[in-house]
Amino acid sequence: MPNLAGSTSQLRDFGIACQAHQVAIIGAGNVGRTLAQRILAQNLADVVLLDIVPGLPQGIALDLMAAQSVEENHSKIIGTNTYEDTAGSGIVVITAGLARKPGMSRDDLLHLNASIVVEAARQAQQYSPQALFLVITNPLDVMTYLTWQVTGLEPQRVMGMAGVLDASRLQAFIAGYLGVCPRDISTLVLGGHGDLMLPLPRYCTVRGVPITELIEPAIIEQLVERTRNGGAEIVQLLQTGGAYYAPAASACTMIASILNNQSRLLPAAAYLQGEYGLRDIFLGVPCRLGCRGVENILEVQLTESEIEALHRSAASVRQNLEQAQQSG
Ligand code: TXD
Repeated sequence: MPNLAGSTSQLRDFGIACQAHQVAIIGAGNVGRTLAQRILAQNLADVVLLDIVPGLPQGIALDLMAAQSVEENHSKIIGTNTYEDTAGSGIVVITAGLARKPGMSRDDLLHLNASIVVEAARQAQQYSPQALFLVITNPLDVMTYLTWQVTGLEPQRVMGMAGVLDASRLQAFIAGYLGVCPRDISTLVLGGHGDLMLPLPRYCTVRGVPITELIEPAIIEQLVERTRNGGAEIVQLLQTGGAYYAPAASACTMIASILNNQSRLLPAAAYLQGEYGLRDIFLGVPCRLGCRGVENILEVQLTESEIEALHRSAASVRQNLEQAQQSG
């Protein structure tokens, strides 16, 4: 049986207080600034926005601060180029790095982004030793591993954002096809945030009704394929960068679950220690997210071919990780 219920009470017994309501966002690019905007608009937390480019985070912070006044919100933001200013954050989000250009895969970003992410994690942790880390930079699963490695934190305090985004794309495509509200659709995508991600139609439902009872297999395959290529489709259209509205919304949903201890079951890149037959790897799996970070990993039943596909995805993540570690 899936293991979700087991450790709930155990974890609650710890009675650990939720993290400080300050989020540091490292990288004030499209994803970072859009995430800042969402956090502020919901008054979820104060935000410290950091970027390497002088003036950039400060300018965005001033603009967002005025928006807060217009909307009569109270959460505050500052922009900075100095890690010292991120001190005392409860969550550090790493979104610094380069985004994909047309024709580039997420993995092409590997070496360029590895050194940026490792340095960002190291510096941020120095000033916020209590923080949880949420990684967004691509290639996601590898960057999350490197962040965990360099910070030396307990695995549940480090996670990567990708599954919420991938699942939301599938959700949108199914909703569009069926002509129903996306809210009524629930989807599950496992695996690495790459071409080998594993959308699981068997576990996708419309208000509890499996989509396999509502949509032809060939159409489901098209929707799944479009999900796998969802990021690339946007990169191709934009030509100058990648998606950022849905990525920011996805990260914000995870942050809300952590800061408000909502215990939502959301897919995240989490450290596996035997779950799904995998060890010592960060990979997308359903997680319960609360104030301690990844509080529990749900292991759903998979068929033999689904397990094989998941392990293929894991093998590709591992290969990239080894490359990154050799070069670093
Ligand atoms: O699902 C997911 N995980 C993703 C991942 C969804 C969307 C985007 N995804 C990845 O996030 C994307 O492939 C990139 O690797 C990151 C950031 O994407 P974004 O679209 O925000 O990229 P931008 O707009 O180029 O912004 C990157 C910012 C930019 O302002 C740089 O100046 C800054 O990062 N940057 C740095 N900040 C601090 N420190 C250092 N060293 C640094 N280097 C660059």
